[in-house]
Amino acid sequence: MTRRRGRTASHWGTYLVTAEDDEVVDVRGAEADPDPSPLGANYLGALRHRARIRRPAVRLGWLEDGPGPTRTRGSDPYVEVTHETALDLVAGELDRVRRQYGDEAVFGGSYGWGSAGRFHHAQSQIHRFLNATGGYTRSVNTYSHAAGDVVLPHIVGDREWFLRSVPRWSQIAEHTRLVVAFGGLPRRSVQVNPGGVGAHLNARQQDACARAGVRFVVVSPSRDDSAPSLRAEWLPVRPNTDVAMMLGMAHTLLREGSYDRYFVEKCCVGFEYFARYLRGETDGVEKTARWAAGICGTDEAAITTLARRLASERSLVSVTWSLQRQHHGEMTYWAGIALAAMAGSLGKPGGGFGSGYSSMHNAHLYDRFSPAASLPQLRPPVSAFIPVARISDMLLHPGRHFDYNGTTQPYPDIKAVYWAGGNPFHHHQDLNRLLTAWQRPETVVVHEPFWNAMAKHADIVFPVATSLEREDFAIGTADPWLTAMDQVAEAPEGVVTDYEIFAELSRRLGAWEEFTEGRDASEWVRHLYDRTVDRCAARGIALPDYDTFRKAGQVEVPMPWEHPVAFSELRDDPDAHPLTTPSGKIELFSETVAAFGYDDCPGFPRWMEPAEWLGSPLARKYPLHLISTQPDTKLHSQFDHGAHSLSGKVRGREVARLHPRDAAERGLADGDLVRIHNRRGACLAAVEVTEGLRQGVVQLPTGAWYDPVSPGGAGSLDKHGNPNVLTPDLATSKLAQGPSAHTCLVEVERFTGAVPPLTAHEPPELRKSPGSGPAPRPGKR
Ligand SMILES: Nc1nc2c(c(=O)[nH]1)N[C@H]1C(S)=C(S)[C@@H](COP(=O)(O)OP(=O)(O)OC[C@H]3O[C@@H](n4cnc5c(=O)[nH]c(N)nc54)[C@H](O)[C@@H]3O)O[C@H]1N2
Ligand SMILES: Nc1nc2c(c(=O)[nH]1)N[C@H]1C(S)=C(S)[C@@H](COP(=O)(O)OP(=O)(O)OC[C@H]3O[C@@H](n4cnc5c(=O)[nH]c(N)nc54)[C@H](O)[C@@H]3O)O[C@H]1N2
Ligand SMILES: [Mo]
Repeated sequence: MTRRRGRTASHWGTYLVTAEDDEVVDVRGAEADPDPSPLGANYLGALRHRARIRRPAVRLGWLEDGPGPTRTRGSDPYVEVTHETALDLVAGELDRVRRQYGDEAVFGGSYGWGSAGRFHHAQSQIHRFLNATGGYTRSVNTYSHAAGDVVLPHIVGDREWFLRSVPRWSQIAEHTRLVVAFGGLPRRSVQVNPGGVGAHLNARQQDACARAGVRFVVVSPSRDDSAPSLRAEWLPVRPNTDVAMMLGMAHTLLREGSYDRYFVEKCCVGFEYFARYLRGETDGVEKTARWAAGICGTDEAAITTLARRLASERSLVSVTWSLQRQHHGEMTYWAGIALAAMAGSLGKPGGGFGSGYSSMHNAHLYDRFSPAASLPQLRPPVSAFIPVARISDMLLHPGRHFDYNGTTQPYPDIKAVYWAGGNPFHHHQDLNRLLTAWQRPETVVVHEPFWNAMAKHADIVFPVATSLEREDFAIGTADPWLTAMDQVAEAPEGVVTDYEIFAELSRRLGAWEEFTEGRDASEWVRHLYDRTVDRCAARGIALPDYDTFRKAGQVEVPMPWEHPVAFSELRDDPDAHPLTTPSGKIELFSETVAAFGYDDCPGFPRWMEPAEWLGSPLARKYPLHLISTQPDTKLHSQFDHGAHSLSGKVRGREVARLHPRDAAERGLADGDLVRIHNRRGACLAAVEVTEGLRQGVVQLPTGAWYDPVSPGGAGSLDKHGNPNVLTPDLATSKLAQGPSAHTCLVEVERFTGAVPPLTAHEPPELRKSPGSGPAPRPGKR
């Protein structure tokens, strides 16, 4: 038996890992982490699980019929081939598609989180490779906060403002009396930070605020959207109605004259227009607290009281990222900023507006200084792009024009899709629509460690090493800990890294020099570390040399803790300190956005009914609003087959939470299997009955690997509990074209049929081709 111990870094923390015979048998938090996340336990038993991909594989239909649109992606068996064969097929196919249709016919948007590690970062790898060999159609913005990314420059002049410039927890503890958290502060999400977390401190900082006397109000459909230690008041709200509540509060301040007249008149533009809208002068509807209460299903007095509290003490309006992952998601940020401007704390320490306090571990813990060098992605030869959540539209409607932030352009005609480090069968909405769209490309190439739905819907699959099976170094976004990642296990025989695959493909496509710059993986890791040392030196920060760093395992990079107060200069002297908006001020009305003329995104924060909500006619047929939150037991779909993830499932399925009255009406009790359905799709889940949700709401986390009753598609049942068979593929608006996952009505009923066996974590049917031996280890020329 071989036994190895080493250090690893992941998006959910840094761990000391022991592997026996290349399988993880022990995981514990690293020395610097006082509060390690239990997500580390997902490594246990995961590397040599039967879901592991061990050989390159080609879909039988693709091998027999060649590239082309097909209905059998997702149901054909696979044929295992040698690396040489797979590399030749993929290089030949990329070359054919580019010659025949042009570089933009290759979609390399490849959205996804992949794994931690500066060099082996899958997105950087694939984009560098595709740029080196000709170019590709890319994607812009994120599933996390696309609506915010696009609308914020119009409001405050800075896309990153809500990440960079809003109050830090330390400032809140010192200065703030009241935090009103729309969407709450769910603790589960702060387990995670992109690129890594050296020490989990966010929960402690939240608790320190509570100890310092900060009061929290959670506006959410879920009471559990904050830790009990915060002793938050819960204001239950119907999903997707927060804008109405914000407007009702703004109206209260307007009517009572208790708003910050100086700030809205001198530091903002458009207040007068917004005020006329609140008074009902532009549409005949006065946005009173009573009006809001009718929409939100919340007590009118609670809305007026909260408005008064907001304006009478140092307050912070926090709007969780999920609130813009809904139809008209742009409006939640805009209304929140307008409310905060009126409440009087914008531009004062700890006060005003913020977002993401519990969406990511490091959001608002430290300042945003990212010292680490990245793998350069090279110059993109192709300019075509889509907003990331428009993938199905793009595949279904080549040539059709789409709107985006004041521009119009056609969807490119995609013939080849290349994905590494992401899982659209996890992240995209309306999976049955995606399945139809997925029939259109001629070839789909995927790199994956595991036989998840992503791999099972590819034509050519390359198995790749996990982050535990390669050497790298990591540092998270705005995190102070640089971590040397050890290789703690050998990848299964026949499995190599993304880099080795891309290097071999570049060789075949005549771009080996450009892609590799003559370095092997370990030389690249050292090179990127050395560049990191240079970048830190330029800031006056000394880092140890590479060998000393590797021996130490972790070093702490001193972070700038001093944080400026957002908008304090604007408040002091708006003319001397203009923002980068057209007016130089906060735009409560944006001439620019208004001039786009979008019917679904006006130029000011307005209540617009979402396509689906508890107040819409559709609620008669589908009376429950589905909230598909981030999973507590994993990051997205990663390691769904890991020990911690499996321990959270009931009867092998994901757990759907329901209010006791909703459960009783349907005769449901804890542990029952239900079918959750709407006109887009259906899935199975296990029931948990809880007082922690408001009536009319179902919560089903994302992350269960999509597992259709064969062969999938419209009308078929997902056996495992993936909410994205239910969610709509609907743009937030023409402005941002972001995803609207949280705008979704469903019905729930007891599942009475024969329970279909789970196959989510089983490999597909695999056939051997003669001579599919171990992979050649592609080395340096
Ligand atoms: N309904 C609903 N849907 C949502 C959301 C929601 O709130 N509700 N949230 C959305 C959000 S915010 C996000 S960010 C997305 C997340 O969506 P994704 O980022 O696509 O989800 P992951 O499961 O993290 O996908 C990463 C994939 O990369 C693979 N992988 C890991 N390491 C490597 C590597 O080194 N190389 C390669 N080649 N592969 C690797 C993993 O096995 C996994 O399949 O989901 C979105 N989808
Ligand atoms: N454990 C774990 N942590 C994660 C992730 C993960 O997969 N697992 N993913 C990470 C990623 S990529 C991201 S982007 C962040 C996302 O961070 P968030 O977007 O903050 O997380 P969500 O779980 O999508 O939503 C937060 C809460 O919003 C509430 N909510 C939903 N709809 C509404 C509404 O209409 N009104 C109100 N008032 N509340 C609503 C829900 O009750 C939910 O608990 O999380 C990160 N953290
Ligand atoms: Mo995200």
